[in-house]
Amino acid sequence: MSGQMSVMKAAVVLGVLVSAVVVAGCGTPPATPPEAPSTESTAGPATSSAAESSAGAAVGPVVNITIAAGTVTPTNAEVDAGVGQPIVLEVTSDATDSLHVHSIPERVFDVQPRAGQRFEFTVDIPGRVDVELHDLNRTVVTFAVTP
Ligand SMILES: [Cu+2]
Repeated sequence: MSGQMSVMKAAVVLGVLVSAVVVAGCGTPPATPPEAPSTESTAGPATSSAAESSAGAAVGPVVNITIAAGTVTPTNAEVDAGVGQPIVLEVTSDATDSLHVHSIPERVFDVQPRAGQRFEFTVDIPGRVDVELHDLNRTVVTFAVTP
């Protein structure tokens, strides 16, 4: 009797877990599956050779973003970046918002209503990475990240 009850309970808990996992970002499915363990096994730490060949290229792009009176500048910008390069978003805003970086794993930065906010991140997987402003629902910039 009690054994049957606990089985049912477990099924209910499992159902809750499954539905909780299906929390997507903004309706845009990631270009690549979230789990891709095969990529890591091929190349070990390749950072040393990359740093040797291009010491100056370690500096990534800096994008200035302004949010004022409900308008963000720029929108739909295209910027090239390299894998592992530090990418900097410098934000001046008059409102709170959240910047959603559609990298894998994704990142979310909280924007405050003030000048000179600096958000830095790196992208480890090549591809196109959208940066969205969620409250204003705009794509600010897309980074074309190359190996
Ligand atoms: Cu998003």
